[in-house]
Amino acid sequence: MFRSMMLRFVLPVALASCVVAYFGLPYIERLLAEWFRSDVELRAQLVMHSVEEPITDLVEFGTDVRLRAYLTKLAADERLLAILVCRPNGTTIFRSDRTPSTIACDPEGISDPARSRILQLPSGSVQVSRFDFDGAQPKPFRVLMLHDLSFVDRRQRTARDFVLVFVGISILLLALLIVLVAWLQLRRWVEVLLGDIRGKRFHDDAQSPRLSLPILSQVREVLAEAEEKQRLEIDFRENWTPQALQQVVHDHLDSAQVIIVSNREPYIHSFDAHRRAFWQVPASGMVTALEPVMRACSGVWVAHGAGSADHETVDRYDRIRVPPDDPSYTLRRVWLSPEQEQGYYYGFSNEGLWPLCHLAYVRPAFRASDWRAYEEVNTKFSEVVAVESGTESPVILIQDFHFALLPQLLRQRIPKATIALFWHIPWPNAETFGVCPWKRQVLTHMLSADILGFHTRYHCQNFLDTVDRFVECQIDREHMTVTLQGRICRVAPYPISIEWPPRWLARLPDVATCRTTVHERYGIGADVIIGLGVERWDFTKGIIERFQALEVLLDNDPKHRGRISLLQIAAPSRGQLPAYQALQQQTYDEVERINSKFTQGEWRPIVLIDEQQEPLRVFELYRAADFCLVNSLHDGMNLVAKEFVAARDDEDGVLILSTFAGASRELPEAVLINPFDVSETANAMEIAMRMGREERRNRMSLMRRTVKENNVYRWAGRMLMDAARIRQRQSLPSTVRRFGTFGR
Ligand code: GDG
Repeated sequence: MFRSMMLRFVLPVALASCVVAYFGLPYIERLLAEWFRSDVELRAQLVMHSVEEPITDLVEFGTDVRLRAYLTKLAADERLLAILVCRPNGTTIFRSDRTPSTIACDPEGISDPARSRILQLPSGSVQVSRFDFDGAQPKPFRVLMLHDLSFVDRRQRTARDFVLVFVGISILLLALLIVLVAWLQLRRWVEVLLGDIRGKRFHDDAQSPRLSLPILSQVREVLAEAEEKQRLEIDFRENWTPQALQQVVHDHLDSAQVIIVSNREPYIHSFDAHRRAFWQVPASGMVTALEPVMRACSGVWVAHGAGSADHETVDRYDRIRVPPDDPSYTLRRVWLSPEQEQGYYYGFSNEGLWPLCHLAYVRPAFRASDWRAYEEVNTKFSEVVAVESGTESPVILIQDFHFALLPQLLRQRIPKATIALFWHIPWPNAETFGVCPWKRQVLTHMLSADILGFHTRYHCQNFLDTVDRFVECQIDREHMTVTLQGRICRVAPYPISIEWPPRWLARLPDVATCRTTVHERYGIGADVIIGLGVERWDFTKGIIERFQALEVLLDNDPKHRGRISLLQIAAPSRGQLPAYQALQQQTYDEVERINSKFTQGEWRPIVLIDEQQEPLRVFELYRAADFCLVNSLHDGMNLVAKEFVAARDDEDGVLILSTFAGASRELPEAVLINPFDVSETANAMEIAMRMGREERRNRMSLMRRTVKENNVYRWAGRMLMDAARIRQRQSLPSTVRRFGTFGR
């Protein structure tokens, strides 16, 4: 920078100086010559005055010898080149020895009216001064005095050289000084600006009062505007589409490779009874959200190959292009041994972390062997991701609690990767998390990510409190960052969502037709109100509490008997675990008990479908239902609530929603309930049945707008934009990066 500034400053200054010297020097030379000549002229007059009398006497009365002796002595002066004494007619009275041959007492030259003139002789320039003595004299004569002016040229040359050297050195010193001051000043500005950019202090009234120069204020203003524009673009963009997401990856991430890592794969291949392979989309909120994102971004999805036909459908690199009906990205399957799956998935993830993070009062189980399997599988996934990573700085989006160790393991293998870990389930308070025997390992490994995402700000705060309690690090609660061993991790809420519009809708008929089909398929009378439940068969979803609420409703008000049926889709999940087996058994028992208590004729209060359904069917059910019951005891977000809203383009249907589901923060227009209070849930069902068409439409249209605007492309877009900003900051030169204050 210094060298380029030297060139930029010194060259123009030197050029300007040359121009000044070119025009200024001749003027100075002329001035000096004029001074010297008038000095010589004065000198000549002075000499003449002092010798006027003796010369007159000698010319008039003296002899030639005396005149010659006197004038020869006078002409011996170094500056006085020659003296000539002439008669007006041109006769020479005296001519000193050094008189140049071209100078003579000719009457023409003598009659020159000028008193003094400069002559250019081969030996150099001379000044000729003429003094006439022709007043009252009987014998008039003239004296020509020749002064050597060659010294004027010499002095002019010396003076010019001196001026040139002096000006040259001054310019150089001045330029050096200017450059030094400017360089120091610029360096300071850059440092302050970088600090401002990292700390996002774009306003002069913010915490950066150190320099208040106008230029800095202007730059800060521009940055603030850009930041605000970007924020508005993201926060108020109503039309987040797959194309907008692709644009983000292209423009802001320079088309970086996007890798998703999750336990559950987006497409599972299984064998049917005739050993023919078929594929299914698993019942998983994570897959529901991430699959459209991956279709928009392409890239690679790394996941556990859990299907019975998964092995047979991949190529020799364990890869398969998906979606099977319209391939747009690569699924890389990872194989786990039954022991690994048992310890890592069923054990530490689902018997340890899942109940630990959900306040559903199921006690977490922690076993050392499970933890070892968890470490082993996380390491295995890190190896596979490193192989799949085609560049040295991919964007890696890790999904969920199955991979808490992956950020650090990946950081070791791909140091320049941008790593985000999204936690799809709630994060408990510090005290609750403290029961995990490997809490410190889990937390420090997670903090190697650049971004840690949760559904809600409340979960972020819980996480920061937990880190504060168990890890030695710096926490900036204002900017939501944690600095551990010099690495900054941003902790932020990214409320997850679904694609808009859901692609299945295009393949479904209108609501009335869906209602008829569903009523007929499940043997539900045409006049019976359908309350719908759709979930993975999980103890956090409040399925038993839902049945009990229905029982309370039917007990309290017998007129509802025969009028309402609860249609429950329970997609089997984690069926190997005792807690889930117990839940399934309890579900069957409760359905049996309640149905036998109230069944009248064809009517059954509960219709249980204990098999996973095709997504198209799930959306058909949403369209057919009168109300949808989401009474999770605890849920990170809950996408069923959002899917129900998205499916209702007729702006009808009522959503009953648990306040312990993250979705309740975004959908306050739902009928909100405390799922632990079965009477309240029963009351909400009654409200849903009685609610007028106008109110249903108003509530539904507000919720639809929210889900449309906050769709999954926006969720991914915000996270990827944050990843892009982190990459930009990391690409700043390290020499100046240390002055930054972001994430102090
Ligand atoms: C976790 C968090 C968070 C259900 N049954 C079937 C089926 N499903 C689909 C639904 C929905 C998804 O599964 C369930 O999503 P959720 O959000 O309710 O729940 P989790 O699977 O527990 O997901 C949760 C989510 O991650 C996202 O971050 O919201 O809080 O627990 O899409 O439609 N799909 C099919 N057949 C079924 O029978 N095809």
